Amino acid sequence: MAMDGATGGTRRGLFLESYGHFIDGAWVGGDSGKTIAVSNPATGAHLSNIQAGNAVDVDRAVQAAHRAFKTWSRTHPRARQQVLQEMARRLRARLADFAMMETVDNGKPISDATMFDIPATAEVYDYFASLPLQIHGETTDFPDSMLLVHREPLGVCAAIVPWNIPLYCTALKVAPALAAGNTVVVKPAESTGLSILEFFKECADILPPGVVNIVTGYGPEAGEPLVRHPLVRKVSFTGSKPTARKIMQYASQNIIPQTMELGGKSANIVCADADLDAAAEGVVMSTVFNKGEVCISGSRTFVHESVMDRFLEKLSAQIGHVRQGDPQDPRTQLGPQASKVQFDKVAGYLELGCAEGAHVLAGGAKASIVGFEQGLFIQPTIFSNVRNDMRIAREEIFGPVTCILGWRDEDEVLALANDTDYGLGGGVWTRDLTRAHRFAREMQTGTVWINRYYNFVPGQPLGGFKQSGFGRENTFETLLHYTQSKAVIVNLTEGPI
Ligand code: TXE
Repeated sequence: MAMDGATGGTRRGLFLESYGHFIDGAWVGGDSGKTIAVSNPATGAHLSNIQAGNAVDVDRAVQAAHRAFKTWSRTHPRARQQVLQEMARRLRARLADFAMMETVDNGKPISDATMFDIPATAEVYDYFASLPLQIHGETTDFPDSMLLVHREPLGVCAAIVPWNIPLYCTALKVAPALAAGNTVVVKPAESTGLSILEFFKECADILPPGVVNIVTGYGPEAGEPLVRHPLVRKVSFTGSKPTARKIMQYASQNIIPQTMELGGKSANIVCADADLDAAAEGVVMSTVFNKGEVCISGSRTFVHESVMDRFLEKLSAQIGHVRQGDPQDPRTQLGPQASKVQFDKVAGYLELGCAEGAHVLAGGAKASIVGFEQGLFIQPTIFSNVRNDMRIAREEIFGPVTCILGWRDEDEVLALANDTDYGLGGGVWTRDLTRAHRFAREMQTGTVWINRYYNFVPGQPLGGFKQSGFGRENTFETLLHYTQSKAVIVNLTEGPI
């Protein structure tokens, strides 16, 4: 069913009144006719409607991707490279627009979106644009034969995307899939699909029909049939552990490979010899960036007892300077949580922390912002006197909250830092680089930053140890997850062997 107009409705400000699914290069209405209302978490204002997709929509998208795979997988690597480069270029060309879309849709401060989301997303497309010509096989010679190993794409890939960093998380899945010659069906999160829809509208003329398709909707109605579809050859997922477990079950039906990027409970370790000002600034940034809605956020902070009082003083001062408010104001550092569900979840943990006996050093409550009375704001919060067995130290809060724990010796702090189900990120703050590397080696986590937090560079593997998931995104290894090898053995003798 084609929608009115090319993309479905009239434009009101940044967004159209409603969006269709993007299937086979066209904007189409959903099978059910049901839609989901999307709103701005800072104001509660209605932004647009997206389709509540179902298995029929998913099947159409997967069939389109399956047809497109026949030609895209045979497209010259340079042509795939050019498409990815152009995607990066178009993002940068409209950086301010896309940054504002992320801000309005998700509530993240415009400074985060401008300095991280959009440039980092463009970086991902650029990085994978550099790789199609580097995908190659191998040969091995034997006296009577030759082994050729080809590296081939998989087919249709499913990308299930979360709501916290929508364009970036989409790029981490779409860019390697396309670079390797696969086609994709993207299922954005139901609350934050608008920037993704707008970006692929921007790129529709450079993507052959069916190479990227987008089906919006809720997880169980649209995500589950996508992962279960018999023509889907891989799923890449970023989200929660409970949903990951379901997706792994669905994926077991057709025995497809998975990449899982899940939550975290990352530790910042502050040593006695650290530059305490820099460490306090880093800890605050790792707590409030993107409202703490980042899987790799520094949600536990281990401080050496000998500097605890001085560090907490600096930390309280730093967190007191965090500007919270209108996400569209370039000076704002902390916006509202992305949805009512997330807001309630974080607020619940604030109550739980107090009930568990932690001390509220800063924040600890919902924030009321003048002019944004409907906004889903939480104060930046520091819990001190936390024990590692408290639920606030073990479960992912996914808000602007960090837990302070003390330590005395290295073995103790490494044991505590590693005493978690997760293993995504971590930071070490010290002037002693030998100690820093010793810590980095022992920390059971996918990323360790030394004397900084949250910088991402092209090709840096992103992914987790333990229950933070498996597979790595944003790196050459990712291409291997989107390809499979094929052995061809050539007989070099004249007759049969
Ligand atoms: O995640 P879900 P939620 C963590 C964070 C957060 C919590 C819950 O702690 O508070 O998870 O968030 C789709 N089949 N992270 O409930 O459910 C869903 O539509 C297929 C960490 O929003 O995992 C969305 O597109 N798909 C994280 C995506 O899965 C399903 C980022 C993520 O939603 C589905 C987000 C199903 N049955 C949350 N159910 C990170 N690692 O950064 C849902 N989905």
